[in-house]
Amino acid sequence: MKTKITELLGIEYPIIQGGMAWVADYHLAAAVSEAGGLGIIGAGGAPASFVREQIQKAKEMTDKPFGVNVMLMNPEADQIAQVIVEEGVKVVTTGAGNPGKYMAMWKEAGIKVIPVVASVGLAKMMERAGADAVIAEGTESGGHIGAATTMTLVPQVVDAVSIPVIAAGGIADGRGFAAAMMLGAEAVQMGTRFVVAKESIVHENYKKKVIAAKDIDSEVTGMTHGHPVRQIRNNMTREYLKLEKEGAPFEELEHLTLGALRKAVVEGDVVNGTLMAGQIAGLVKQEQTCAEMIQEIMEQAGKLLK
Ligand code: TUI
Repeated sequence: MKTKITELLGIEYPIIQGGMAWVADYHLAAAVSEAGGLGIIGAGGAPASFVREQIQKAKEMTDKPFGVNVMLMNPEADQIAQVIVEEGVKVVTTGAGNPGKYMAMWKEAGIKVIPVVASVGLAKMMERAGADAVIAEGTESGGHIGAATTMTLVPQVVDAVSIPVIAAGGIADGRGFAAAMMLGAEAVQMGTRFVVAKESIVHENYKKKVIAAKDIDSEVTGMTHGHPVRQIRNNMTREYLKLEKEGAPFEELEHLTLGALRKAVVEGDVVNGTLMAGQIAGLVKQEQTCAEMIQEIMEQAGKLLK
């Protein structure tokens, strides 16, 4: 399928993998790129040296284009931005902030820059700053989220900018893909479905929780501190939300979450770990290879769009 995004990025299918912290390592990124989508290494909160190693390993696994996501709250974001240039990465996505200060440097290096936005305002600002496309991410998504839904955000961003728009949040099958196209998107970004990919290094306990999750099994923590994070309900979210309701200071809550994502992804602690996942988890029913997922989605979407 040809769209402005497949043309821009030189990929076969307009499916981009979310740059999920801890989850989106080089195994997943290379598998998605090999399957014809755009794989992304999620830098998350990792140090720049780790991100460099991840990029080098991805290059050994695939000759196809892949990207790196810079989580802008990472204290080493400046160094990671530099590593991306030095390693010749083709595509950058950003999250959880405004990447304005890196734009000139990345554009000069010929990198395609695709910020994730959660509002029309930031989308317009990113277009003015030279972004090649934007990912409009709805509040259905897992992890750090904005307020607008995908259904409302995507068409409003499409109307507000001239660059291609990628839809994210609540998309996990061919129906979601086709719906996103109807809203004017040129591609989709998916996270939750790829969490349970066979090539994903996520602990089996975490994958089982995503597969077992139903439509209303996620909670949003951190709303009162301006860092809303969607994750699957467990002991951690109950504890967090109770403390938040009692007006606990940010430091105390931060202590609770510190390292909790790693605990869930690496150690499989599904009780006290952070199980970031989107509302579409209820639709994700089985572990498959990235190639199987992408083929299935494109086939289903193809029929619907005809
Ligand atoms: O970034 C994401 N999703 C994430 S990042 C992440 S790591 C993390 N872990 C614990 C706590 C916080 C983060 C997990 N999931 N998605 C992209 C995204 N960006 N969603 C919303 C935004 C966003 C929000 C506000 C982008 C910009 C913004 O404001 C920009 C500004 O400064 O004006």
